Amino acid sequence: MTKHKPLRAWVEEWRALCEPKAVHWCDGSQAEYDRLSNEMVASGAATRLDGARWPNCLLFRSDPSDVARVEERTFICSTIREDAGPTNNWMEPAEMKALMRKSYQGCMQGRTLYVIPYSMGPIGSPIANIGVEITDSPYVVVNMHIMTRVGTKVLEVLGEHGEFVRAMHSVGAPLAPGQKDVAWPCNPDIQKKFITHFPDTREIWSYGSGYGGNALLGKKCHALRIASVQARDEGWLAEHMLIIKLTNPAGKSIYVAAAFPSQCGKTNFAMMEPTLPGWKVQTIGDDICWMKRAADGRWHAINPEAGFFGVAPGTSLKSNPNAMRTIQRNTIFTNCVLTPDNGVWWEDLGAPPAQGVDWQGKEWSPASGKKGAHPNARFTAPARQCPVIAPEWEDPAGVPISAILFGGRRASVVPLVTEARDWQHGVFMGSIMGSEMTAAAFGTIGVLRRDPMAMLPFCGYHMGDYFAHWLKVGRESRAEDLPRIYYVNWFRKSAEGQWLWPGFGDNARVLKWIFERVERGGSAVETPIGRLPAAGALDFSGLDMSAEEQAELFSVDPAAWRAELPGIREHYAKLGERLPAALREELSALERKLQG
Ligand code: OXD
Ligand code: MN
Repeated sequence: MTKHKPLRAWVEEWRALCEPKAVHWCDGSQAEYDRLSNEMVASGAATRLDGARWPNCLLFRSDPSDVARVEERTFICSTIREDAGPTNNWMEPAEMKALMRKSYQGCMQGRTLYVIPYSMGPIGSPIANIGVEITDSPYVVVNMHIMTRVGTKVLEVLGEHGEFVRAMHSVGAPLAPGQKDVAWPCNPDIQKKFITHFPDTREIWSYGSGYGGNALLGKKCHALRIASVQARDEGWLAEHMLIIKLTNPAGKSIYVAAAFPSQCGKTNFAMMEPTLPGWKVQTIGDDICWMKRAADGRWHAINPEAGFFGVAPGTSLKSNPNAMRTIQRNTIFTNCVLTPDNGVWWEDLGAPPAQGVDWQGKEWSPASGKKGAHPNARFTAPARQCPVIAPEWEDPAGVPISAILFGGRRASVVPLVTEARDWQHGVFMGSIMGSEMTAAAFGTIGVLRRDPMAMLPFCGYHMGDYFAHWLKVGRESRAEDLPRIYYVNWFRKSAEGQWLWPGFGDNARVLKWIFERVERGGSAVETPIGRLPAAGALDFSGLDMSAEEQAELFSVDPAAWRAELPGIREHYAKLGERLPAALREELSALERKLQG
């Protein structure tokens, strides 16, 4: 236990309200992980996979009502309504607390209340931040063991007076005396689920869901929504970005961060195997990046997480061999197919088993034509198991970032890569980022969803203020200390509807040009939208691509760009008065250049 009196009082307050049958303070040990895993296997909540091929791996199946983050039930309850901005749900904090307290009353009856002290980032790093999650889900505990640094060491750093983010979670499924538990307890009523943030007091209250970002509160809730507010207040950046180390054939390395919207291949990019001989990509993180200005003036980043919570369907030896190697052991699978030999399978992994058990626990065969794994099925795996993890991935000082990439899925208009003229222009690029939707579940296929800096569902305050914060970061740094900013689009199609760019390991060709630009080599040409690689500057060697196709990848059609402007204006109008004037000026400048 801890000598931290406010922490003990906080736990006691929740214990009294939630009425669990027991309280367990997590120590983060392997013994604790093993004991909880065994208990969940014994109760039927988890299946242990074949120990020879999948050592120490578990499979869980969620309730069909509880399969993904619920953005419509996610709230930013800032004290002042306007501070949440037009892109977030809001309720007055006291009102929300009163409402949620009613749900929390007795909600842990028959269950254990676990206290999880965790560190986002290497324990004790000046960039790291501590949180404590209360939960009644042992599934959450074992996932937090992998995704964060948990336990006694964190309490030692916290000491008697340390600050921490208060993260409260319940699946919202109390057990009456003698009532048998279900495999995946949750509150199936969507109206009862709440994923609530109180940014001014650094609190998270989550109720009703046991899945992913709704329940593993260190990830999206703490490391993005709360941390983005901390970062605004303290002058740093908390971003939805992967981080890689890029090394050229001469052995020189730079570090690059990249923001792509959810489900745009961040994990694949973070573990890429470059097709260019001699080039190397190593992983620092695949989802979240915290960046602070270091004593040398440069922006140093850490990955606040310790694991990968990746989407399983689509992951294969072809799309991401390094992820496949990472998840062979000590991994938690959720909503995948169980194969007859006690392994896991999902769509696009390779040849399907003749039969299996689908994510809903039903007998399944590929002949049924139905998907066996849920499209948002996940793996939770320790980052240290990744064969291409960079040796410095846990360096408490972080790594200096030389370039930031923004990007989305655009079948037309947007070229393969564009370099921002300066920081302000780069912030403009990030602010208008958009992606065409791929899954009908998220909206109409092909419709452009603006997702500025991939932070739309994750920014804990007003988007206009968020852009202002980015601009302030730029004003307060020397230009040479700031990362350069790029906009990439791997998804452009030809007039005939064919992908123009092979993607995956060939994306290293774009990284090579960026490396050369950062090193003051690599030539570029000015266009109305920014700088593009000059003729011959991008390495196409060994690619079977005609000169016309290459030109098409880089074409900037002023008419097509002019047609983008009303959509951008509409997007800006939605953000209202708090949109920084500098971004409106960037938009006007773009308009002028497109006419010129
Ligand atoms: C994620 C997401 O799971 O962005 O990382 O949704
Ligand atoms: Mn993400």
